[in-house]
Amino acid sequence: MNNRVTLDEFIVHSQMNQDNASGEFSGLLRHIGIAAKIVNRIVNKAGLMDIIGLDGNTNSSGDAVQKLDIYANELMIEYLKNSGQCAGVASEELDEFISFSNKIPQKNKYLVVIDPLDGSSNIDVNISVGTIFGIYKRLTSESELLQLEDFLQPGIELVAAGYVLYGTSTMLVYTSGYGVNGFTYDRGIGEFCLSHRDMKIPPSGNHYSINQGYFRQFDTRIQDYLNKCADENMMLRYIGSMVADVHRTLCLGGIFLYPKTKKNPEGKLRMLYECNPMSFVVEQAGGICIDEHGKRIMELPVQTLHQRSSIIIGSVENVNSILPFLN
Ligand code: P6P
Repeated sequence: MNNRVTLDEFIVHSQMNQDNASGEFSGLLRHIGIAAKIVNRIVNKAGLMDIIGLDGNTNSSGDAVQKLDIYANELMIEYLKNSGQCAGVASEELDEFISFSNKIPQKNKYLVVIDPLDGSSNIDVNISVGTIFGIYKRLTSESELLQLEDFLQPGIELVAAGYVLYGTSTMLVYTSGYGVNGFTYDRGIGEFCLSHRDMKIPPSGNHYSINQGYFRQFDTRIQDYLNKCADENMMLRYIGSMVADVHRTLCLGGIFLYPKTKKNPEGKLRMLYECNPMSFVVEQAGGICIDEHGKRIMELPVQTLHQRSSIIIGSVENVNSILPFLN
C-alpha cells in the first residue's frame, strides 16, 4: 500500500489538529508548495534555458541579480497573489513591500516575507540554492492595504516559516510552530512527499560553517572561537548558500555563523526573510539562534525591511559553547 503522505495531505491533516491553523493558512502554504515545484523545474533546467547569468541589475541589498532571481521572485509573487489567502509580500528582490489589491476577493489575514532564490551566486556553478519564506498575521485591519508595520514584526510573531532546498534532491522543510517536517520532491508524481517527520537537530555536531575567508575581518572574539574549533579538530563546511549550510547543520548538528565584517558591519544576512524564518525552523527543531551579542534573533526588533544582522545558529551545545566568547 502506498503510505506516502503528500505536502497537501499533511497540511490538511495538520489543520485538523492545530487550533491556529485555518483553511486560509493551509491554502497559503499549499500555494507556496506549488510555486516551489515550478521554481524547482526551472532551477533544474537553468543551464539549458539561457536563463542563467547576470541581468546587470542589483537588488535593494546591492547583490548582483541573476535572471533566475527575477524569475523566482515574479513566480512566487504571482502564486501568492493568486492564492487568494495573502494580503501582500516583502521580498529580497523588491525595495518595497507589495500590498495585493483588496479588490481581488482576498482573505487578507496573512502576509509573506520571502527570499525567492537564496544563494543565487551559486546558480551558474550548479551548487544548491534555496527559497526562504515566513508567514505573519497582519496587524492592520483586513479592510485596508498593508502597512509597513505589518512587515516589521519580530520573528516570535511568525505563524509559519520554512525553506526549499534545490539540491541533489529538492526538499521543502517547514514549521507552523508544531515541530519541523521535511518533504522530498518526487518528480514521478509531481508532489512533495513527507520524508523527514518531526526533524530534530542533534544536541551537538562536529561541523562549523563560516566563510573563513573573512577571518581577518571578524571581531577578535569570533576569531578566538574559530581557533577553538580548529584546536578541537572540528570540520569546516561552507557552501555559501544559507539554506544549504543551515539545512546540513539541522541534519548533522553543529553551528553556522555569519558574523559582522568590515564589508557588512551590521552582518550580511537579512532579518526579515533569512535570519528569522531559518531561526524559527531551527528553534522548532530544538536548536538555538542568536546574534553575535548573544541575543535571541527572533526577539530582536525589526526596524527596516532589509535590515541585516549577524547570526549564529545551530545545535544547543555548539551555540552555548560560543557564548563565553561573546560576553
Ligand atoms: P558570502 C548568498 O548570497 C547569501 O545571502 C547566503 O545564502 C549565504 O549564506 C551568504 O550570502 C554567503 O555570503 O559572503 O560568504 O559569499
